[in-house]
Amino acid sequence: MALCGLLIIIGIFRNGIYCCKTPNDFVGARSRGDIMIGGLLAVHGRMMTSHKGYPKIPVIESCAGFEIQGLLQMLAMIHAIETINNSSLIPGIKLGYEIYDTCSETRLGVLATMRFLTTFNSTEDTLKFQCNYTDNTPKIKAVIGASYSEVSITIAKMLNTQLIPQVVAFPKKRISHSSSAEVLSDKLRFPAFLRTIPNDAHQTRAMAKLIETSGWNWIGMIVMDDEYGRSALESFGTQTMTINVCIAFKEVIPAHLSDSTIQSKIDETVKTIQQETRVNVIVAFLKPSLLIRLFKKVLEVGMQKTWIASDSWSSAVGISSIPNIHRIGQVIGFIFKSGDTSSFNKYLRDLDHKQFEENRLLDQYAALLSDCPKIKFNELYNCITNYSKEQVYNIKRNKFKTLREDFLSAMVRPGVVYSTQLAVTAIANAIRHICVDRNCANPTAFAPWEADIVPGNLGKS
Ligand SMILES: *[C@@H]1O[C@H](CO)[C@@H](O)[C@H](O)[C@H]1NC(C)=O
Ligand SMILES: *[C@@H]1O[C@H](CO)[C@@H](O)[C@H](O)[C@H]1NC(C)=O
Ligand SMILES: *[C@@H]1O[C@H](CO)[C@@H](O)[C@H](O)[C@H]1NC(C)=O
Ligand SMILES: *[C@@H]1O[C@H](CO)[C@@H](O)[C@H](O)[C@H]1NC(C)=O
Ligand SMILES: CC(=O)N[C@H]1CO[C@H](CO)[C@@H](O)[C@@H]1O
Repeated sequence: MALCGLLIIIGIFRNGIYCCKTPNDFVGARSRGDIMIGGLLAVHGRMMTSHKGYPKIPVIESCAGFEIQGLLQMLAMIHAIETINNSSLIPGIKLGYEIYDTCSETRLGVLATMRFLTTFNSTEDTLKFQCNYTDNTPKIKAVIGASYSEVSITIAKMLNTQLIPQVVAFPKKRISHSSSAEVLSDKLRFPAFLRTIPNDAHQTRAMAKLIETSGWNWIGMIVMDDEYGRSALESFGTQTMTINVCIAFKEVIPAHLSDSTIQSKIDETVKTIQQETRVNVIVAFLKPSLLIRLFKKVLEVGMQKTWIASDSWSSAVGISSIPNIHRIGQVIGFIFKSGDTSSFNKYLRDLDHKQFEENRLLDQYAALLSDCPKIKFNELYNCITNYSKEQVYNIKRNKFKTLREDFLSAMVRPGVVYSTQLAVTAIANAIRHICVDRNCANPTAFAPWEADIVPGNLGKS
C-alpha cells in the first residue's frame, strides 16, 4: 500500500484522508486462533475530521496523534494472549485476537463492534438479525476495551444484544463523562461487563492517607489541564476534605505541548511555590515532559520540597535522569500495584515486526520512528505524538529497522500492563472452565454468553 502515501497527500487537498480501502485495512492487529478475542484500544488520540468538527461523508479516515501508551497496551494484550497460548492453561486451543484502534472515538468503536458481532469465519461480514442469539457464533468470544468510558458504554450496549462479555482494562477518563463510568457498574443494564481497573480514587486516597499520617497540613497541587489532571484534582479535593489539610494552591498547566503558554505557566507556578513558604509538600499529576520543564525551573531557582508523584511520572526515566535532580528535594512516588511485568519487558526487548501475522499499528509506529531520529526519550515521545506526522498510515512492513525497544520499555506503565494481563487472564480462565468438557477447537463449541468471567486479583495503588 505504498500508493496510499501518495493518495494521502492528494487527499488532503480533496475531501480528507482515507486509507481504509477494504475492511481489512481497518484491523489494527490480528492473529488467527480457534477462539478469537476482540480488542478496542485508543492508539490514536483523534480522527482527522475532528479538526473540522464533524465528518461530512460516511467514510473511515485516518487518525492522528499517535499514543505510545495505547500501543503498549496493545502489545501487553498480545503478550498476555501469547503467554496463555504457550502455557498449558487451555490445552490444544490457540487463542487469537483482532484488535482495532478506536482513535478515542465512539464512531470507530461502533464500527469495530459491528464487525465483532458478525458471524465467525463468514467471508463477507454478515451481521445477522435474529430473535434468539443463544446458538449464535460471532467473530469473537469476548472483548477487551474500550479505553474511554463513553466508547465503552456505547459498545457495551451493542455487545449486550448477544451478551458478549466485555472487560475494560485501565480506562482513561474524560472529565465531562466521569460520572458515566459509574454507570457501567450497573449489572442490570450492563450484565456482561467487567473492569480490571485500579480506580484512580485508590491513588488519591492513598496520597491523602500519607499526607495525614505525616502531619503535613499545608500542601500545594499541580495538575495538567486534561481529564487525568482534572479528575485527580476533583478526587484529591474530596479525599482531603475529611482530613485536616489545606490545599494552598492548585496550579493547572496546559497539557498540550503545542500550547505556547506552557513555559510562562510553569514559571508562574514556580513563583507561586516560592511565595507560599508554608507549603513544603507538593502533589503533582503531570506528564513527564511537563515535569521535566518544571523541575528544570525548580533547579534554576534552587528550592527543595517534598514532591508527591502520581503514577504518570513516578517511574519516568526522563525525570530521574535530569542532571542534579536530587537537589529538588524528596520525591515520594505512587504506582498502581502490579504483578511482575518483567516478562513483558523482556518481550519488548525482543520485539520484531516479523513475529506478527498482521500488525498495522506497530508498523505505523515504526514508520513514525524512522522520521524521528531523536536521542532523548521525551523528544522522541513528542516527535511521535506530533500531530503533523499523522500522514503515515499503511506502510510496507520490514522497511524500517528499529522499534527502539529501549524507548518502549522506558514508557511502560506497569499498571496498564498489569490490568491488561488481568483482563486477558480473566477471559482465558472463563474459557478454560467451559472447555473442560467440550472441544473448543470447534468455534461453535460455546457461545460468548456462556463464558462466566470473574475478576481476578484487582490492582490497587
Ligand atoms: C511463545 O512461544 C514461541 C515459540 O516457542 C516463542 O517464540 C514466543 O516468544 C513465546 N511467547 C511468549 C509470550 O512467551
Ligand atoms: C475458517 O475459514 C478458513 C479459511 O476459509 C478455513 O480454513 C477454516 O477451516 C475455517 N474454520 C472453521 C472453523 O470453519
Ligand atoms: C433459543 O434458542 C435455544 C437454542 O436453539 C433454545 O433452546 C431456546 O428454547 C430458544 N429460546 C426461545 C425463547 O425461543
Ligand atoms: C511538530 O512538527 C512541526 C512540523 O514538523 C514542528 O515545527 C514542531 O516543532 C513539532 N512539535 C513538537 C512538539 O515536536
Ligand atoms: C500452543 C500454541 O498454539 N501456542 C501458540 C500460541 O501463540 C503463539 C503466538 O501466536 C505461537 O507462537 C504458539 O505456537
